[in-house]
Amino acid sequence: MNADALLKEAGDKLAAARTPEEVEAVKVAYLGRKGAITEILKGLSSLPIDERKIAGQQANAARVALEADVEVRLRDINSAVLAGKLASEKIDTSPQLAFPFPLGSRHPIRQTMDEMVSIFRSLGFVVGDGPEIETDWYNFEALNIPANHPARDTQDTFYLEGYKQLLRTHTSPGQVHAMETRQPPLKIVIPGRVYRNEATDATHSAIFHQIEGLAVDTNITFADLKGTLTLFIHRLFGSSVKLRFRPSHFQFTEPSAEVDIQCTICGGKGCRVCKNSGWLEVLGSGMVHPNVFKAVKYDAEKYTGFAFGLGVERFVMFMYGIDDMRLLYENNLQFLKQF
Ligand code: 2NM
Repeated sequence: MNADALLKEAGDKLAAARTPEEVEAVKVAYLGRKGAITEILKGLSSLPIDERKIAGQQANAARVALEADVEVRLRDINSAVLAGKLASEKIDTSPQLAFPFPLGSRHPIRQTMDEMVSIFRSLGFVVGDGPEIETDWYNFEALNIPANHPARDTQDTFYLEGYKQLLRTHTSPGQVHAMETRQPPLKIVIPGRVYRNEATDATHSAIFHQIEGLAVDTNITFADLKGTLTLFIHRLFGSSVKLRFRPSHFQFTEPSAEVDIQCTICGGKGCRVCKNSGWLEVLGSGMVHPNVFKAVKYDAEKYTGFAFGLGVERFVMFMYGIDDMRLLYENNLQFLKQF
């Protein structure tokens, strides 16, 4: 084969080469030490002089052309490899997930707690908190609940390992902490999560929310309790709602009273929610028991106080006419978007 034919053959092989290694192999086969074009150049001296000149020019031209073709092919292959890499490693930074951005909102339990707290703040109460893991002393003993009291039954309380600690069953231990660290006059509300070891149903949950309040000073009377709680209920449910104070019992207060409001569902006529009584029980209250003051080293001769506690979920249910507490925990967006 002459040099032109070899050049054409090498050109076809270059076009078929897909990697730099394949290009190199073509180059070696034609231009290497024993390459086909190299062999022609080496054999020129054996040719007659007139043929040698033409064959020499042809072979040299083929060598130069093939060297150039090899370079071009290598550059094409390398840029194709690079383009493939760029395409496969491309990162899409367009903001596809960011919009549309659904707007969140406060849960009805939190909305109601915030509203309640702001009413008490407007009356001069400060807001406090306390740990959810408590000791027997803060949750029971300091609140005049002795060791054999039914409220301490393991049915109601989640005890932690070793029985040295428990999950608070009310937020009152927070008020014990407050009284230990502050002196009267003291007006404080403590909102928070509490725990009871009981089965879940339409009106009960093992984890729920409370707000408890406490006012201590010289000359605090039951009239202060009635006035404060009446104002609170009127702000929350409207000033036309009727309420009544009914004698009750709590270990940490004496005397004690529960507060009922006219049923928000039937207006007092009697319905399923108020069990035909026309009234809804909404909170517990009373004058702080002297034993509680003794436990926190307040002078029970000098100071009096009132305290109250309420379950936030019950209020939410009455305010919005919700008949199953579990709806408040399921995070069903169709339900939550109504608030
Ligand atoms: C209630 C009812 C009555 C109460 C008492 C105290 C404290 F710490 F001052 F003794 N905190 N909360 C209390 C009183 C709570 O919940 C139904």
